[in-house]
Amino acid sequence: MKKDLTRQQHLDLYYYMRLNRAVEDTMVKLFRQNKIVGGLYSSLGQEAISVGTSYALQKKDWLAPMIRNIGALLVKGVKPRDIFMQHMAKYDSPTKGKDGTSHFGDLDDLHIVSPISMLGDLIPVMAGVAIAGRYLGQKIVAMTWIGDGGSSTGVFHEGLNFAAVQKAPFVLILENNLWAYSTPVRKQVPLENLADRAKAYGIDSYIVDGNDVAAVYSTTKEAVERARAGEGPILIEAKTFRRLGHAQHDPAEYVPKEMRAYWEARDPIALHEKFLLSEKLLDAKSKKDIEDKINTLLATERDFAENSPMPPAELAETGVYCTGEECHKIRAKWERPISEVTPPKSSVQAVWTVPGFGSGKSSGGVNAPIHFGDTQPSTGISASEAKSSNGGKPAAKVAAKTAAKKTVKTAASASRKARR
Ligand SMILES: Cc1ncc(C[n+]2csc(CCOP(=O)(O)OP(=O)(O)O)c2C)c(N)n1
Ligand SMILES: [Mg+2]
Repeated sequence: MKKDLTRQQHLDLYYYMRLNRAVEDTMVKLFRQNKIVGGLYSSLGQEAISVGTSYALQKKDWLAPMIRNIGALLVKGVKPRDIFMQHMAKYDSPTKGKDGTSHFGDLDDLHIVSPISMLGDLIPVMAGVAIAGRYLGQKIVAMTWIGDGGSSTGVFHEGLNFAAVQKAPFVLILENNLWAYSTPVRKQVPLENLADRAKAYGIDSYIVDGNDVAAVYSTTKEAVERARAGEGPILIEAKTFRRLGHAQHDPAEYVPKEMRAYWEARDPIALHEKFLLSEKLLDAKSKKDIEDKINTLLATERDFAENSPMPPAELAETGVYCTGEECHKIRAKWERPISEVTPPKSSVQAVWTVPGFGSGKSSGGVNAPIHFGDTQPSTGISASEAKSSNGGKPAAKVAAKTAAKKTVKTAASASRKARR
């Protein structure tokens, strides 16, 4: 799989992983100087996941990061200064100093939805973003991340089920780093592979080595393109390890030494660098150039952040409640006249159709009632045609009835089988 990537792609992945690590190293220094006002979470050893997955997205696609996905923000185009200033609660930060970690997004340009601290809640939100994109004819894919611990929340299951039944163009990355705070994954999930959770929702899943950036990228690229083509959501389990504690306060002494040693020897940046050097895609000079580029960039970005003022006190009472226009400027970008895609004409042929949507094995087939209000399904059958072929009943109702009958029959035959 590694051979499928171009040299530039390999080098981009390397650059962003190094940048991800350098940004976090800088923030550790700032934390020790007491300049970080919020929590500081580390993705040390998990950079290949944030970078490899987000690198598979197109510019128009949407993502919503979790705490350990600074790498994804960098790939999507967020400036390091914004990440520094956000953690330092500076006035020039995206939230103007109202948050001490990474709760910021960019709906207008970069298509980033702000993280939500309640684990799992981004899943239904991003499924909604994916469906909205389809409704607007934009052919976008939405992506978010969840931890092994977060995959046990109720909303993970509700959200994934919702995405599955809606065939949302949505890719969920499950970062199995073996720990949720101090709880080892084996004490909270009775499964070897968390990817198996996908089976419950009838969706496809992949398992990938989360420390192999090229494998993470290639796997995600395939999943993203499948989701974009209308195959529905896909779950990717990336297996990795959380090298530091939950946050700066946690020395993680509960982690067995052998486990730490095993994963430290599999550092994703060192592994990729070794591959690049052996394939002659990188040499000492180009490596030094990359290091210099990152050091120069971060020196400027850090200076800018440190020189930004703290917010004025009076700002505290602004932006608390939504004030309409000045609060949120985002507007839906319709690719077609709105009247064509909203009721009563919502049954017009979609720009982008999803084969099988609303016509799964147990539904009423192509005539399943998937539309809004009292409009007819978009099968091309007119209301009068539908009426004449089934004794005057609307097609959608007939289809629903047939489906209900089928279900009853199957349940009855199943119970007969069970009695035998
Ligand atoms: C619904 C919910 N419950 C509890 C928490 C508190 N909490 C924040 S992070 C965390 C551990 C998350 O572990 P995991 O999902 O494995 O992610 P990791 O920290 O390993 O990246 C917990 C319990 C929360 N934010 N939301
Ligand atoms: Mg975890």
